[in-house]
Amino acid sequence: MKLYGSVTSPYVRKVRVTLIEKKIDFNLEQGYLTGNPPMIDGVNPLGKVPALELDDGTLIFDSAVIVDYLEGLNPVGHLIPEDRHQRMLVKRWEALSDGLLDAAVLVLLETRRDNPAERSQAWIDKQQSKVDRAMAYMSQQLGEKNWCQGDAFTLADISVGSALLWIEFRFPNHNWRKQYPNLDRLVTKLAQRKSFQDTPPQG
Ligand SMILES: N[C@@H](CCC(=O)N[C@@H](CS)C(=O)NCC(=O)O)C(=O)O
Repeated sequence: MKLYGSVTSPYVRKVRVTLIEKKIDFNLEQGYLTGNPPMIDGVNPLGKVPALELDDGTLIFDSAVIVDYLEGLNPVGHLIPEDRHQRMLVKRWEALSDGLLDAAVLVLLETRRDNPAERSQAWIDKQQSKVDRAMAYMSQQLGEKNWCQGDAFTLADISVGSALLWIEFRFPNHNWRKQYPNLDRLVTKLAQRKSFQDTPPQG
């Protein structure tokens, strides 16, 4: 299978970590976000990565749909519980992490506007408050537990790790590790896994 992606995207990282944890072979197709229009537009109508192309040509997007599909492919490294309630809670962690990223990406884009006069501080503050509330919620939900959900490593941990390590990559002055020592403890542990070590954000 082909994964259209980039080595900077945290949503792509979530999928790459999942593929590695589940020992599924894939080819990472990079460079599709460049060009005018970007080449990814010809692959994914939404013009976003990640997009996964199966060997029969089926295209899957977005990252939450991709990882759900991958989980069903084999029983290796079980990442999403079968129990409906537990499954919902893991997927909620994923939605929280992806939502935190969506808001953080908007902050980044707004602060990088070519013309600073077009920049809206009110918009940045609104998005930043979502990031801050999401992180506080993560920390409160994690508490003193070893893993985000249940007593094992799941997609919830992959999602949180991919999101917070991207925040560290793009916002090096953010002090979430000091502010939330329990998130620091979790992410430090996750960063030691081969799947995370093999997928550092670059660029
Ligand atoms: N909800 C999507 C978000 C994917 C996304 O926003 N990807 C970014 C890269 S980090 C992208 O492709 N941006 C290009 C664009 O929006 O034009 C997912 O989880 O797959």
